[in-house]
Amino acid sequence: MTDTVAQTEKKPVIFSGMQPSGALTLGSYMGALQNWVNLSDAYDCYYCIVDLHAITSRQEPAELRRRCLDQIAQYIACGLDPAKSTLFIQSHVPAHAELSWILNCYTMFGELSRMTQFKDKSTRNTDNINAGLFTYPVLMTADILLYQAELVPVGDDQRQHVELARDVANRFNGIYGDVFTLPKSFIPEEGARIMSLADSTRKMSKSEPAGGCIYLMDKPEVILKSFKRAVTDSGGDVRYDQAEKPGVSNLMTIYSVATGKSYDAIEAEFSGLGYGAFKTAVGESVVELFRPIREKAEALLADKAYLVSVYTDAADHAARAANKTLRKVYKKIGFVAK
Ligand code: ATP
Ligand code: LTN
Repeated sequence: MTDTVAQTEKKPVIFSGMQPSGALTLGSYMGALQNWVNLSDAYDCYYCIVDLHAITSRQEPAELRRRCLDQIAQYIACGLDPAKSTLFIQSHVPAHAELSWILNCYTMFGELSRMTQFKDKSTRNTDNINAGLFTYPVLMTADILLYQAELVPVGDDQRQHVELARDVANRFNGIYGDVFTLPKSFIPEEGARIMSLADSTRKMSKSEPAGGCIYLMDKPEVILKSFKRAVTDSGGDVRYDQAEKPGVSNLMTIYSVATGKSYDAIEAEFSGLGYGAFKTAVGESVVELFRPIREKAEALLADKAYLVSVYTDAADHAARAANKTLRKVYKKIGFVAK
């Protein structure tokens, strides 16, 4: 993460972020976090806790503060090394908000109106359809473009936002020359859309009160119980078929990502055994996947000073990279240098 390392190696850049809007889930892990870790050696990675995004829905201040610390601990516990990846908090780097304003002026109302996440969230939270919710993807665009990121590892629900970031970068470059690197999303083949265990038509989502979430920090007995209760489908066979058997297919995806087994192998393993044995096995695979993460995160949370030092150093490092881009943007636009 140090400047000397970044300068001598010149690896391509990754940016990604997660909102501290709730505890991280199995969806956050399989859709994104796991890939952040896998890609972290080959790229110069900026992994952010996007607190500015989180306030697009109402947050309880003490909870928000606590979740940011929890999230840093969980990033590290999942295998991200703060000496290699920049693990920081978005509000610590003012350039995000600054570039976001500018890019608001290069993003069209019509483009933002087409964002499915905005449409979803505004129909579900009719009491708080704030302007921030609408311009949310512009802030996300600023996050990505500030670091000249090439790759953005996210789950399937963020695909459209990354495409918008690319379109805005292209538009800006078309006017001012090559200012921004054009980003691409990195979406895993499996695990890009983990569904709720309570309702297989809905994405598992940490800020949804509906339940059906498995959290990274859940204790084994809680995980096993949640899987036992998971919705399945009619018929008793374990077979991958998203249209006919969305519940079982979701569980198969989780099991496959957790164990590395193919769908064929899973079908063979549970042939004739029924849903009960299958759900127990899926639960146990997730217990084993999360056990070392939870234990490491708990140990890290006992050393608050260390976590503070991680995000403080990271913010300095991130700010240097971000300000470089921001200065360039100001100059290109025609702002007077101070
Ligand atoms: P919120 O409920 O507050 O909108 P979220 O649970 O959707 O939050 P985010 O913090 O917005 O989670 O997302 C973090 C990352 O995890 C993103 O890259 C997102 O695509 C991915 N992700 C979140 N939920 C899932 C899921 N159920 N399946 C796959 N990927 C997911
Ligand atoms: N909108 C994303 C979180 C996010 C993000 C980003 C992801 C904010 N800024 C930049 C990738 C790159 C979400 O998961 N809800």
